[in-house]
Amino acid sequence: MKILEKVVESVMDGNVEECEKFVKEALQEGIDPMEIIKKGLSKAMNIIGEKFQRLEIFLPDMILAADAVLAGIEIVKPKLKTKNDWKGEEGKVVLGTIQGDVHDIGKNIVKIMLETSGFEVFDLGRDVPVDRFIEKAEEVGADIIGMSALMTTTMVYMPVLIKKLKEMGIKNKYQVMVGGAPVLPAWADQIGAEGYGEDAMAAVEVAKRLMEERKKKEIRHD
Ligand code: B1M
Repeated sequence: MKILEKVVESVMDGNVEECEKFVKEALQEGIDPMEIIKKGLSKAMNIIGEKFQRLEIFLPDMILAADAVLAGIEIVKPKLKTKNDWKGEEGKVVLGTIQGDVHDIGKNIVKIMLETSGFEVFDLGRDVPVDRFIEKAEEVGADIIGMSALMTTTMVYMPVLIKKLKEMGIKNKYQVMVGGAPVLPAWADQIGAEGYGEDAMAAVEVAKRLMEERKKKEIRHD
């Protein structure tokens, strides 16, 4: 069996030790860390999600699988950190999983990728109230506010944040980027978010584009 298939299987078994072991082996084989995330860890999570939907597995299975993925990501993480020295040069991003939503695996990958690409990320964690995003963005002079949502029941808070920014008269200070499995480009357009990232790699490209747009518009905090 190929090593990435073993990674997938270990996640589906919710086996933290095996997952760590196979992720290490995959790295030793020289497989790109992002491939390990995409074709190993994330792939397994998607299969788990489908099984959960079909009632073939239950919540405890999903929790165990998530633990295995998180352990795998911890091993891959240091290998992705390449541009730590100039952290923050690209821009400041306030990032979190929106209120009511505890799914943070994808958000954590987005965080790692943004940091690796030179962004300074202020990670608010998960189940983050809309007001908290705004408070933090104001506090640190963020360029981008990034919201992740994994549920159709929580993505509805994304437009609430944008509306609040407008009501406060500060929307033009920030670019808003959204993402997460149920979020689509049409939704981003509809709610007035400037950016949508399909996956973590796309999120970096979008964040860079948003920074370019800011420079053109000369948006400054001072
Ligand atoms: Co839950 N869960 N879960 N879950 N869970 C889903 C989301 C679900 C689709 C499963 C299903 O039914 N098929 C479903 C939601 C249905 C809906 O939309 N309404 C669901 C449900 C129902 C629930 C509970 C309600 C279950 C229950 O209690 N009965 C509960 C919710 C609790 C709550 O939030 N209040 C729950 C709980 C959990 C666990 C705790 C067990 C665990 C989360 C652990 C954790 O995150 N720490 C979990 C998991 C693991 C999943 C699935 C299986 C996998 C999610 C994941 O990690 N994917 C998920 C099914 C699925 O999505 N296929 C499911 C891998 C990850 C790498 O991908 O998060 O999409 P993703 O991130 C990607 C991109 O989307 C993008 O980049 C990432 C990396 O490439 N991206 C961004 C993400 N955020 C971005 C932000 C950006 C840009 C890009 O810019 C800011």
